[in-house]
Amino acid sequence: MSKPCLVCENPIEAFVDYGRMPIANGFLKKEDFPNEYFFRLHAGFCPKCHMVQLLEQPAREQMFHENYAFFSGTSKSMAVHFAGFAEHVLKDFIADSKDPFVVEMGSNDGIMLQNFAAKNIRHLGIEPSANVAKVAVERGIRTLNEFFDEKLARRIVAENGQADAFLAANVTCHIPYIHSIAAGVAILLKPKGVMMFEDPYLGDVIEKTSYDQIYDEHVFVFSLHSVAAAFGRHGLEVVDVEPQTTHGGSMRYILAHKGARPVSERVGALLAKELALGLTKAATFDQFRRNCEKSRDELKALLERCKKEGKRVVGYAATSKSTTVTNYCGITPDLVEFISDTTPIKHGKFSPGVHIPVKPYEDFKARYPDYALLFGWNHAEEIAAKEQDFRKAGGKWILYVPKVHVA
Ligand code: DWN
Ligand code: SAH
Ligand code: ZN
Repeated sequence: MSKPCLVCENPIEAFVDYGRMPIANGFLKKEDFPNEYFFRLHAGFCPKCHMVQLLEQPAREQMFHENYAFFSGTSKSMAVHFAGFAEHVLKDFIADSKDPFVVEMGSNDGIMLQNFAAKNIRHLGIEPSANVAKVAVERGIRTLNEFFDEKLARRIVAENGQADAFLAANVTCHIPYIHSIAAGVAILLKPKGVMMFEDPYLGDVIEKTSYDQIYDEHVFVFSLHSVAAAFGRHGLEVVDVEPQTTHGGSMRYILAHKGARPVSERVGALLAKELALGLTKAATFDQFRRNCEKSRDELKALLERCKKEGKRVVGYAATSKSTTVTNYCGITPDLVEFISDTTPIKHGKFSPGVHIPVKPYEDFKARYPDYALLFGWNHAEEIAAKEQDFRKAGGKWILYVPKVHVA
């Protein structure tokens, strides 16, 4: 029996099944292995509104809580990216406002809002994961430790007035109750206010077979078609789109109350491009599944070969994305010795499902492996720049996006 679409309730067509999966950011101690939570990670496509979505997702409290493992500040290049995003908002969207008010959903440790706080701009972060929200508060960033939804939007307006800009990076695609979000945004925004959000883009995921963008938190993989369908029901219109190179290829969508702002010609151009790329056709997703299977088989074979040759392979960056890759491909600790990561909360724990030890970055530096399997491939530029010594020592990278290869 097929499930109803989270956006339009039309029956969804399942196209890929990655099998039994744990919580992507559920790094855990040995004593917690027996209680580990699993669900089935399978995704589908809605032929009516074109939204790509998970068919099952764990409850939000199982993913976002006081021990959330992802701190946005772990990537220096993302801090630079968000400084640029904030600059764009300041210069091009709120400069004319007398007392601008900026709200960010999923503000995490304050990586974006710090740029507004530093300029004494009225701001408010909404962040349900208490530990990362605490970091933001300690940095002087106004943060509510709550999940954003329509109800909270009403409270924010009552307490602060309406907003000039509602920002969201890598969070809108995490939220299954998208209608409550869109309704909330419509309530929250001033008549000329803008919603600006960015998430990994379906076009890039399909083109690069970056199937590791599919995991529990990412309930949606957006295209302009599906975003326009979801938000259009709430009187919001996409007025511009700005492609981003972050997280392996993202799209920033700029929305406003319908008719409030001119629509850029980039919107029509991207809609046409999506049609040409087949992002609205079921056949595209069948091909994607076959590409995933090929990628899985090639990566597993490469790692088996390394093991047979007695080479040391270490994972680089214990990303959420790596949970899909390791569990789908069956990458166990006999193939990957440990995963190096810079986040203290992950150290001494094991990766979800396959239980590869996660160790501090210093362990990677202390004794370089023969191969580093780059789970943080989306940060390849930042990482390559700082790992020149690894290369000089003869170390090689194993990559699986867009194709399985050694570099
Ligand atoms: O959408 C999401 C994005 C924004 O962040 C969230 N659902 C969760 C998270 O996804 P991710 O874990 O795949 O994010 P990243 O940014 O690809 O990876 C971050 C991890 O990589 C951190 O644990 C830190 C680690 N890392 C590292 O060890 N060395 C990162 C860099 C840049 C490094 O040099
Ligand atoms: N914006 C940051 C963080 C992305 S991770 C960045 O791009 O780096 C996703 C964040 O969204 C997590 O911190 C999570 O706790 C938060 N989140 C999840 N559901 C949310 C909701 N309904 N409202 C606000 N934040 C939410
Ligand atoms: Zn639909």
